[in-house]
Amino acid sequence: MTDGQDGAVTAAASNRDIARLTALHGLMARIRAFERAAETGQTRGSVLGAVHLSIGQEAVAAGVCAQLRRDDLLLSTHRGHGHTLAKGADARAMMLELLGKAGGTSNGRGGSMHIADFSVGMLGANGVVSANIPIAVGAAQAIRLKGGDQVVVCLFGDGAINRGPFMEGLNWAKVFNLPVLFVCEDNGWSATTRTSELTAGDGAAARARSMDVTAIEIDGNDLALVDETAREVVARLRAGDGPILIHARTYRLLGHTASDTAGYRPAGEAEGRWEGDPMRRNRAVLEAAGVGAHEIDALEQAATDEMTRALDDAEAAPFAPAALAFDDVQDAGAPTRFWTREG
Ligand SMILES: Cc1ncc(C[n+]2csc(CCOP(=O)(O)OP(=O)(O)O)c2C)c(N)n1
Repeated sequence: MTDGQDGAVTAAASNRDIARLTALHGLMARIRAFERAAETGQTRGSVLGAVHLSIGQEAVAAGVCAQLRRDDLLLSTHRGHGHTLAKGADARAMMLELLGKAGGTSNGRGGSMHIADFSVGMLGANGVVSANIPIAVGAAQAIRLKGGDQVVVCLFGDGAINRGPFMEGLNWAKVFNLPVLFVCEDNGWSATTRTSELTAGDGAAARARSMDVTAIEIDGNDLALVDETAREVVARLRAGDGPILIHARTYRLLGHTASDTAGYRPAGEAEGRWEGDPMRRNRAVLEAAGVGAHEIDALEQAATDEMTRALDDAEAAPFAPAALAFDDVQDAGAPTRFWTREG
C-alpha cells in the first residue's frame, strides 16, 4: 500500500470515529438529560424512592453498552438508568417505571433500583450491592449450555468488589471460561465513604488477575477509549476468550442519591472534577475535529427536550392498577405451616 493510500485509509477511519463519537455524545446527552429529569421528578415528588444518578459516569454506560447486540445481556446496579438506556430501553417507558406508572418497563413494580427490560436484554438493575454478579454469571452459563454467542455485561461499583459475590462470580466465570464482561465502574466513593478507605490491596483489577481473569484498567471518562476497549473485549468474549474485567475510573459528580448533598466530601473536590466531565471532554474532542458547537448543542438540546417530555408524560399517566402487583408472582399455594422462633 502506498503512503497516499495509507493516508486515505487513516482519514476515512478517523471520519468514522468522529461520526461514532458524535453519535455516542448524543447517547451520553440522553443519559444525562434522563438523570436531570429524574432529579426534577424527585424534587417535585413524582419520582418516589431513592434515585441514584450517574451524572459524570456516562462514558462508561455509552461506550460499553453501544458495543452490544440487542440479544446480548446486561446486569446493572442501583445506579442503572444510564446502562439501561444505552442498552436500548425506551426512555418514556423507563420514566413511567420510575414513577410507578402503567406502561413502565415493569409496570411500575421495579422502580429506579430494579429497572429491567428483557425485550432489550436488560435483565435488571439491583438494589443489593454485588448481587447482580452471580446472576450475570448464571446467565452466561445458560448461554454456554444453549450454545449461543451472546455476551453478558455486568456493571458494578468499586464498593461491590468488597462483597463475597464478586469473588464467587469471577471464580465461577473463570472456571467455566464464560462470556462475561465484568465492568467495575470506579467512581471513588461507596455511598458516603471513600472506597480506598475500605478496600485492601489494589482493587478490582488486582483481584481479577489473582484468579487469572484478564483485567484492563482504563480512564472511564475517555469516551473514545471506553468505546475502543469495549469493542475489542466484546469481540474476544464472542470468540470464546472470557471472562474479562474492565476497571474504569470515573467520578460521581453529584451525591450518592438525588437528595444527598455529599457534605462528606472535602470542599472543592467535586467542583474540581467537573473539569474531567466526560461530556465536556468529548465535546472538546469533537470540536477539535471540526464538529460545530451548534451541532453538539443541538444534540444536547434534543436530549433535554426528549427527557422533559418523558417526565411530563409520565407525571400525567395513571398509576398501574394495584392488582398488577400480584402478576408474575409465583403462587406456591397457601402456607400449610407457620414457623415460629420455637419451631
Ligand atoms: C448488600 C448491600 N449492602 C449495603 C447496601 C447499601 N448501599 C447502597 S449503595 C451502597 C454503596 C455502593 O457503592 P458502589 O458499589 O461503589 O456503587 P456506587 O454507589 O458508587 O455506584 C451501599 C453501601 C446495599 N444496597 N446492599
